[in-house]
Amino acid sequence: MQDKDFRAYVQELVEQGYTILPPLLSDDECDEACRELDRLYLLRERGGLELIFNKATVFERLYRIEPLLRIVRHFLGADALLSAMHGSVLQPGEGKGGLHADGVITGHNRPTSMATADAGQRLTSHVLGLNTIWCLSEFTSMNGATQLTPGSHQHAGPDIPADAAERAIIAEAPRGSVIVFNVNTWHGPSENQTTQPRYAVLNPWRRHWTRCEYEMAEVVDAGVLERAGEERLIFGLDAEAPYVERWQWDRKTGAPTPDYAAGLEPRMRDRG
Ligand SMILES: O=C(O)CCC(=O)C(=O)O
Repeated sequence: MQDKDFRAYVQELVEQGYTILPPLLSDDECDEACRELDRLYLLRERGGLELIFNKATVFERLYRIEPLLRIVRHFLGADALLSAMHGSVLQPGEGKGGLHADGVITGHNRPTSMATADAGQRLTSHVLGLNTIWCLSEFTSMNGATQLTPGSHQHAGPDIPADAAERAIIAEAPRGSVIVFNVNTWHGPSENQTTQPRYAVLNPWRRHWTRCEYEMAEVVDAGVLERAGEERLIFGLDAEAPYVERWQWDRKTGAPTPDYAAGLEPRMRDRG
C-alpha cells in the first residue's frame, strides 16, 4: 500500500470511525473460505464458526496481510492482539438486529467494567480496539452488508446515539475487501434481502494490555502457531505467564524456558 493511500485510510478511520480497504483476498481465496464456512456452518451449534483459524488454513492468511496489519498496528501498537475470528454466514432474511458498538461483553464498554469515576462516558480519546470484517461475498445494499454510523465512535455515552439508525450507511464493498472500524462505532448487519447467504469473517483486534475475547495463547493450535512465524505475537504468547512463575516463561520468545520445558505436556512444549 502506498503511503498516501495509507494516510487516507487512517484519516478516514479517525474521522468517520471506519474505512474500507480494497480487495486483499483473491477470488480463489474467497471461494475456498466460503466453502469452509459452509462446512463449519453445519457445526455452528457446537462452536463451528468460532476460532476458525484453527479449522482451515485459508483463514490463517487473514492475519498475515501486510496492508491490514499496518493499519492495525498504527492504531493499536506493534504488539496488537487478535481478539477473535468468527465465521459469518448471514442467511436470506437475517440481519435485522439493529446497531451495536463492540466491547460490551468482554471489552472496555462492558457495563461492569465502566468505573463510577467514568461518569457514564466511554473511552473515546484513543483507539482501544478495531474490528475487521472480511467481505467474502461482494457486500451490496441488498445482501446484508454491514451498516455503520459515521462519527459515532466519538459519541461519549454508552447508549446508542438517537439518530444512529437514520445516519447509518451501508458499506458496499467488493469481494475480498475488508471493512476496518473502531470498536466504538455503532454498526450491525443490514437485512439480507437476497436468496443467497452473505459470507464474511469477523476479525477483531485489541491492544496488548486489554483483555481479548479469547485467551488466544491457550486456544491456538500448535500447528497454526508454527505457521504464523514471526506473527505469532498476535496470539499474545510473548507476555503469557498466567499459570506459571516467571522463571518458567521467557516473555521475549513467548516460550517456556528450557529448564521448565522438560516437564511440560507436549502441547505447551511444542510452542517453543
Ligand atoms: O455481520 C456484520 O455485518 C456485522 C458483524 C458485527 O456486528 C460484529 O462483528 O460485531
